[in-house]
Amino acid sequence: AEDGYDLWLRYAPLEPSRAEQVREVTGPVAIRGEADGTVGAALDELERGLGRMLGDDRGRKSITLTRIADLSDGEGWLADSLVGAPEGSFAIAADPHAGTVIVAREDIGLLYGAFALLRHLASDRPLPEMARTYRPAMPLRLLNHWDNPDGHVERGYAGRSIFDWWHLPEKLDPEMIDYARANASIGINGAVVNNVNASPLFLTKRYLPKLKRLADAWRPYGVRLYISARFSAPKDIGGLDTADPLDPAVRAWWRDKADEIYAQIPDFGGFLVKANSEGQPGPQDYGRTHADGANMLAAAIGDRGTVIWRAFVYSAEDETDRAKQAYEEFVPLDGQFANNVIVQVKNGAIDFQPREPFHPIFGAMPNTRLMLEAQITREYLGQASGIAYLAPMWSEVLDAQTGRAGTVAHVIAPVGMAGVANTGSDRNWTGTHFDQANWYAFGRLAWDPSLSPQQIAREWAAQTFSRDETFLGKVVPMMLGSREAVADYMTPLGLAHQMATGHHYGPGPWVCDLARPEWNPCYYHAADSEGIGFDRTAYGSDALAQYAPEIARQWADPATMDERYLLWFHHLEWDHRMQDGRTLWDAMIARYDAGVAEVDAMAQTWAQLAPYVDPARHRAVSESLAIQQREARWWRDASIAYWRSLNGLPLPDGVRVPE
Ligand code: GCW
Repeated sequence: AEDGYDLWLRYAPLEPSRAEQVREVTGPVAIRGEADGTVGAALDELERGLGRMLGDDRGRKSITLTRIADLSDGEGWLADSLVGAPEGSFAIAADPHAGTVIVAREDIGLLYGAFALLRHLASDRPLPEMARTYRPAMPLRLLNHWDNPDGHVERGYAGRSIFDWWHLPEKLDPEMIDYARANASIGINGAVVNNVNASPLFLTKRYLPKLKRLADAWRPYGVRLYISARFSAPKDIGGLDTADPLDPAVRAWWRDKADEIYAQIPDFGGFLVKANSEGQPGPQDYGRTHADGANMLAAAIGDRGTVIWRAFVYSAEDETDRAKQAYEEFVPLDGQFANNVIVQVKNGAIDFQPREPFHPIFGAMPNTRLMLEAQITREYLGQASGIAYLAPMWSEVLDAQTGRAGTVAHVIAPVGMAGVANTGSDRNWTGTHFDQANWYAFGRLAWDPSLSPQQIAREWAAQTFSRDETFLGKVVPMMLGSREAVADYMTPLGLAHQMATGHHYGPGPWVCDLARPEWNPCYYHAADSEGIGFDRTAYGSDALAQYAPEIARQWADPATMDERYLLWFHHLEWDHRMQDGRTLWDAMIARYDAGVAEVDAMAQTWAQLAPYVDPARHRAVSESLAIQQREARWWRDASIAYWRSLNGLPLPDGVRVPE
């Protein structure tokens, strides 16, 4: 039975007419020059993919893989479009005689080219569109695993960790190669293998051979290994009595540690650091700044790799609005970070909510290398139940105008994008089949943020399930609406952080007694008998002022703004008139209901798609949607009941009291 293990790399047999067309431009695979390592992986993948899609008859022409250096005189035109192109770029050319040619400067470009060709065939795209140049929009396209050494995955909903630290280095699971293939197929070129709430074990001599084994296995696939570094490691495992970044012994310890790692893993990516956030150690423990801490590690690594320093901080006791803290701590440090430091910023200023306005740091630190952190695992979006396709959410952020430096995508283009992984030891890697689409979409958007969520959904669904047009015509719109449905039934109209305490699963708007104010949902909704919403205007926390004036202006007036952000920025009375004339209360209830209705519609649509999907996966998705139908009602009914306990308002005409 289909179990989803192959992800989008199933390479289902092509329909006979399509196969005939394809055979006009393909054929046996030929390699110019050396075919070891990365190019060997490209060859293997083409053999596997073409074999499954076309059978033994690979076509009448050929598929040639060639490095620019191996082009012969007269073939130079094939490389013209790659002059100055970023690392990993490649071109696919149609040659009337030879067939299909994949050209790249680096070997990894040839592997990416092989995957692009297979994707094109497997997703039924018109063949002539295949011949063009492909360039990554940003250099770093990383997964961040929040995996602990004991196998538990923080915010992981797909089983235990995929990394078997216990049995490494001797035992390398074949899954580790399939993981690297999956990443390479969408251009992901690095993985941070351990949780940002980091165990110092990963910096010990005992773990180094384990890390080396993985790095060696992934090297052919262009996946560089990074680790999260615990800032207090010199104390925890180094025998020092301080981790002060300005202390010479501490600096020497990190330098030696970096040397030790690079001696084993010459292409080690670097360190990811969560410091002075949620109880993690950091430079502020010694009265130093984030820049002091990051630059100390950057000096240890030198030009061999990168320090990625997270901007997700909140700890100040007297903060009036948690959304403001990262900007306040980091923007004054602009220009102080070393060249090999990147500051990694979550998409929004709170924490991976179903909808947040883009983080105001984007565009506000012109002299700092900024990277976007997205969360692929659905911590706050239903975890591993139902469907929430996240590309529309990420595109919303990538396309957002910062008012200072173009779009967010433009700001991060010189640097990159990180996604908190949703992988686990479940057979299908991601807990639900549709969560594979989020891993896929993350990689595709990091490669090219201008791809539409619609195109990504289409190519993913075609490769993963079926190329049938009727199927795609139904499943793609269903995916596109799924995240909005979640935002509607959980946190409509700009509400945020209403999830239950700790695990963040299910509603908890009534929670108000946790030790720190900003842990409580009541802090974020600020609802009482009169109204609801977090006032971030000048009358409230003034977080709005962290945005460029032109952007702040667009959210300043409830009468004209995009109402999807309404209660994020404004505290309003329950009978506030919405732009369509309804009261806020009526509009909120309508949104909750729309979310539930959308999930019901998804379940109905999916039920009709049984003829196009193998029974095992079809049933698994149906059952998952049944859970989401129940959860959507739970969210709506519990939320409305709670708001009514505050405002005493009746339900609008025609709305039934929830059973
Ligand atoms: O989203 C929150 C999570 C924590 C996480 C933290 C972070 C890794 O609830 O589990 O810790 O963010 O991003 O550091």
